[in-house]
Amino acid sequence: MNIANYGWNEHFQQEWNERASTQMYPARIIADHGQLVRVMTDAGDLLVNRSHAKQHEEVQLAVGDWVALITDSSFNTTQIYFVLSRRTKFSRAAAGLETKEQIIAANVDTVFLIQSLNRDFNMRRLERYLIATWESGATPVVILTKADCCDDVDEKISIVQRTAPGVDVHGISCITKEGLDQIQVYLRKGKTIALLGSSGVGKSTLVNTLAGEELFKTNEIREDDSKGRHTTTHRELILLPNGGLILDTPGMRSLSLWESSVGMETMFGDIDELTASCRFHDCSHQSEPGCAIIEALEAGTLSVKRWESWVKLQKELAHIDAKRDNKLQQKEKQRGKQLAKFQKEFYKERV
Ligand SMILES: Nc1nc2c(ncn2[C@@H]2O[C@H](COP(=O)(O)OP(=O)(O)OP(=O)(O)O)[C@@H](O)[C@H]2O)c(=O)[nH]1
Ligand SMILES: [Mg+2]
Ligand SMILES: [Zn+2]
Repeated sequence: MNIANYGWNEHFQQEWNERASTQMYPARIIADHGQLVRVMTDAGDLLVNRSHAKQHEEVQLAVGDWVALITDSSFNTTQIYFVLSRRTKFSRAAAGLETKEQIIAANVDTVFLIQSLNRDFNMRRLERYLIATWESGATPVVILTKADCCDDVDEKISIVQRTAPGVDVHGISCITKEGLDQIQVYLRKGKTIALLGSSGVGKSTLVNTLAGEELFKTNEIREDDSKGRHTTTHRELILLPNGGLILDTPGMRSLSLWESSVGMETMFGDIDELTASCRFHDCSHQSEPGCAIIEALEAGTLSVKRWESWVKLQKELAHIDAKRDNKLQQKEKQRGKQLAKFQKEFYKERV
């Protein structure tokens, strides 16, 4: 069955049996082209219009989603009927003024967090990606690219291991092919890997190398500002020749966290424990006596950098929460107004 190669399994089949009607058939969203999405069905791929999502209009469709389709042969149109529950979901807060979730990918098993060893190496950024990945439910793996441009690969790997204890870390080069055999173990039939990272770190080059052909365009990084050019412009899921699905994504400029409780707990659970053992429950961890954080910083059991990250992330998360609360309040206010108007009209009619 074709869709089994694309990750369809018992789990989805079970939900399907409960929800789908006989004229529906399952498909996975494999590419996002804005208004249109490309889906893979048992009979091959086709383009479907997003706005034809029938029942769950409030559901945001994402690459990796499994959906139920119905084709109306007399009009030659296909509609998305519902989205199957996601096993994992990688989100960020959408760029812009509005507080909105943007789903980057769904039903991903492993996330390759990609940084390049020559110019994109940044542990604070990696922390953020790790939090979002743990939150998504997928397993993170750190891939450091362009090992051929770096003299201290092992040292960089151990820096990452300190930032991400327990997470697999690999240094690779698509030019010398070093480290690529270590990556093969993640490529298994029906398993989905998403590649995330800044522009120009070599995501598409890695997909092309693993696929053994030039599926995606890649590009030189601009030398002047080393920011890259965002060569990849849409998300696309590729079935690799020897099994395994790989999702190439456009480079992200920034990753604003959306939900993060699980991710923060996984990454910074030890700091939460420390703050809980300060003498005062409202300790500001700055000068209070009996502050477990100050003690740990002085003893060197907590690194200053990690503590600074935690403080910064807490501020950012509080800001997002406040924005969300505000949005919720506005919505409720609006609902209240509508209700009042409705009541007024209702009584007017009766008088
Ligand atoms: N030296 C070296 N260069 C590499 C390696 N992998 C990729 N590159 C180069 O890095 C540049 C950017 O690669 P891309 O694969 O386009 O980067 P990307 O992450 O897909 O970038 P976006 O699509 O913009 O997000 C290209 O010039 C590649 O040839 C590597 O292992 N070693
Ligand atoms: Mg690319
Ligand atoms: Zn304290």
